[in-house]
Amino acid sequence: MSDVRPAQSDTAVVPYQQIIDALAPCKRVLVTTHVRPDGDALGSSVGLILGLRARGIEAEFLTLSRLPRKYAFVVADNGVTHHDADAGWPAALTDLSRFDALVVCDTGTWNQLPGLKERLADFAKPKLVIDHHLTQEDWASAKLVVTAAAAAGEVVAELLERWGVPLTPAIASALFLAITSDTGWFQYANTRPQTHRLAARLIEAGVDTDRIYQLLYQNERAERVALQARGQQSLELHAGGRLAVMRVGRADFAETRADVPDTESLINVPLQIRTVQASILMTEPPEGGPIRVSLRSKGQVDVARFAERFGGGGHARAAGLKLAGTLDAVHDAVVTALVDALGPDVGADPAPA
Ligand SMILES: [Mn+2]
Repeated sequence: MSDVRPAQSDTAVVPYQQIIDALAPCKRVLVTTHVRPDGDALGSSVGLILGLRARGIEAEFLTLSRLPRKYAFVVADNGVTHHDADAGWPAALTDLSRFDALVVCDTGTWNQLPGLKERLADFAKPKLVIDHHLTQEDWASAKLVVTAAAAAGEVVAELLERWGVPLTPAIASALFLAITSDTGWFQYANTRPQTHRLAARLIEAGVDTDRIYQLLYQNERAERVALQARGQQSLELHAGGRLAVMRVGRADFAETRADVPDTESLINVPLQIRTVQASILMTEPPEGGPIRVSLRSKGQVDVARFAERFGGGGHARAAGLKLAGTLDAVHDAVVTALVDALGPDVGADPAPA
């Protein structure tokens, strides 16, 4: 192949064939993914389920929390046998011995799979992981982890290609959902040339990109937009414009009739401001409990290291923490510490005029 592969490409050491060999003799497979599934979790799982179906293998899907309204179409479109463990373990899965293997997509750690470990205590069949996250545990029979991949959907796509599964419009659409979700429609830094080449093949296979764009980006409830407007009105700038701070309190939720998930992506809005290096969103959950603090960075400051100081964690550019106290008290503690972490303002404008 003439492609120039980036140095971090680990396809040579990743056991695609081992996963194919484990799945090929199966009659029925249970596929699951991480709690609070996102578009990659659902798209990669459904893409795999459809691929297994094409290989004559029945596959059923287990989700550990309710399907998000935004992404439910990928399950509904494809007549997937779906078990929801959000409100208790599904009766249909009391006996797991009818499955010949378990596949976990888009995570490799038990803490992302609450309640599953106990249920698998007597499950002696292969437990397979297909993922792109760095953090992994050692319980799987075989793991297919490609950390250079932008989405688990990229790994599933390559697995199906190596297995000789044709890209149907349905499989292509599920994988396209996976990839566009995890790359922010090809905007994030994890987007690589292979991502675009795969997207081109998926579109050629018949993805209705306009429909998926509208489902992902033009499909919000008015309550959410109202809440986000209130959040934006709370915007403060600190540290010479380098730190953006927003807050959403109990009254905001009550008056807009929005929920905590409606704050999703609000934190990215202040990153549009040229001078902003880091963005903080503080959320006071309507049901009570600690204040949730989300952090984003354009790269100049490592917000994961900052969050760890308060018992939180995450990635260098996206992290979070929780602190007990009032919004005002948490605001003062976090803003003071982050202004300090940003260091003195040298007054240089980071972007060209
Ligand atoms: Mn993912």
